[in-house]
Amino acid sequence: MSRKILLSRGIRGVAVLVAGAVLASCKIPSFGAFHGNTVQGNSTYHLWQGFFIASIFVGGITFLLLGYALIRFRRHGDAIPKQVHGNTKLEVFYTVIPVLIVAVLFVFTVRVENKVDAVSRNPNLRVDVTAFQWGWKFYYPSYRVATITQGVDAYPTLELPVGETATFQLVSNDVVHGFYLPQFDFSRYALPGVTNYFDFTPQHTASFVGRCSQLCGLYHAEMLFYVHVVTPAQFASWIDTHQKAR
Ligand SMILES: [Cu+2]
Repeated sequence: MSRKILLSRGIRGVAVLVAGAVLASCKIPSFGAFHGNTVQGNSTYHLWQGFFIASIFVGGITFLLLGYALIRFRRHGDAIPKQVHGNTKLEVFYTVIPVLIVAVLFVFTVRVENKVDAVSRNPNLRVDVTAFQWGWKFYYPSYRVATITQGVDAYPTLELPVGETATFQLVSNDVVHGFYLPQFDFSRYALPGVTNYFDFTPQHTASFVGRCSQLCGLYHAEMLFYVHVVTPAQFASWIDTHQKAR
């Protein structure tokens, strides 16, 4: 059997194994990432899955070729092997293929970035987030409701209605902070003097913990906040309670 046939069979074998593993589990594994929990975070999550699968293919083929070269070209005797200087076809091939892979990954990345960075013109809700040493203020301008808690035993709550798009305006009052929500696959700088905008469209009702991702001083570790994604009715009654408490 020729080397070429052996090699192409090996590559096909790896592809079949990977495809089989993916299909057997009926859905693509998470590869250690959070599912996103928002429409925006979900696109980031799918991009991560795509990157991971691409790397499995590239890694698989690389190790296969490496193994083949190690076994096929090991020392057979004392005779000096045929001396070869370059192979233009092969060199063009292994330059063009990686460039194509990077180009494809780049296109997918730009598409997802545009989705994640898109800000709705008509959001269902607006939330102004202010980071400060050492806490968070969540202000709902249309309802004139704010949640702020500073201290080590209580953290502020960001309440969001499920399925509705909320547009956020993020700033910092003092130093550089980071608005980080691991389970939304999302992180954004909170900078003094710069306003960042982003959207969340939560997909499921659940509770999450967010944190500051920039070392911002003595009580940086205490800059936690809760995120409660609730039904629109629960959200309305939460707003109501806070308006009455004012
Ligand atoms: Cu901070």
